[in-house]
Amino acid sequence: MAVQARVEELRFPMHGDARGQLIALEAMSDAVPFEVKRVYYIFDTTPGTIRGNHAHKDLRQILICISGACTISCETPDGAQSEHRLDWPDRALLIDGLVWRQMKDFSKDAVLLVLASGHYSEDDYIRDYASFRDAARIAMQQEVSE
Ligand code: T46
Repeated sequence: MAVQARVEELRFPMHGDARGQLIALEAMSDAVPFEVKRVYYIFDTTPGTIRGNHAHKDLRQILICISGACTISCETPDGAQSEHRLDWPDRALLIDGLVWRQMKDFSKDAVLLVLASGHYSEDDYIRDYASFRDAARIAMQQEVSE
C-alpha cells in the first residue's frame, strides 16, 4: 500500500461578469476528485486560535476560505511541512489522507468551507502527534518494502 497522503493547492475557474463572480464545484470532476459525502464550515473563530492538530487515516477533503482568510499548515508522512494561505474563494487546498494539519491566522470574517469524502467518523482521526508520527513511519516502511 502506498502512503496515501497528498497536499495540493487548487485554483477554481470563476464565472465572472459585470454582476460579480460565481464558482461552481461538481463532485468527481477535476475540481473535486471525489464524491462529496459531507460539507461543514468553520466561522466566528476566536482570534489567535489554532484548530485542527490532527490527521486523518483515509479522509479526502477540500478546504476553501469562502470569506476572509486563514492559513493551513500541513505535514506529510515524510516529514515535509508546508503552509498555504487561503484568502480568496477561488483558492483551495486538497488534503488527502495521512496529513497532520493545523488551521490558524483566521481573519475576523473567515468562513472556512470543507468538502469531505466521508461522513463524520471519530475513528478516522489521529489526534495525537506522536501517534501520527508512528503511523507515518509504518506507512513509509510499507511503501519501501513494496
Ligand atoms: C479537519 C479540519 C479541517 C462533528 O460532529 N461533525 C463534523 O463533521 C465535524 C467536522 C466535527 N464535528 C464535531 C466534533 C467536535 O466535537 O465538532 C467538534 C469540533 O471538531 P474538531 O475539533 O475536529 O474541529 P477542527 O476545526 O479542529 O477540525 C475540523 C475537522 O474535524 C477535521 O476533519 O480536517 O476541520
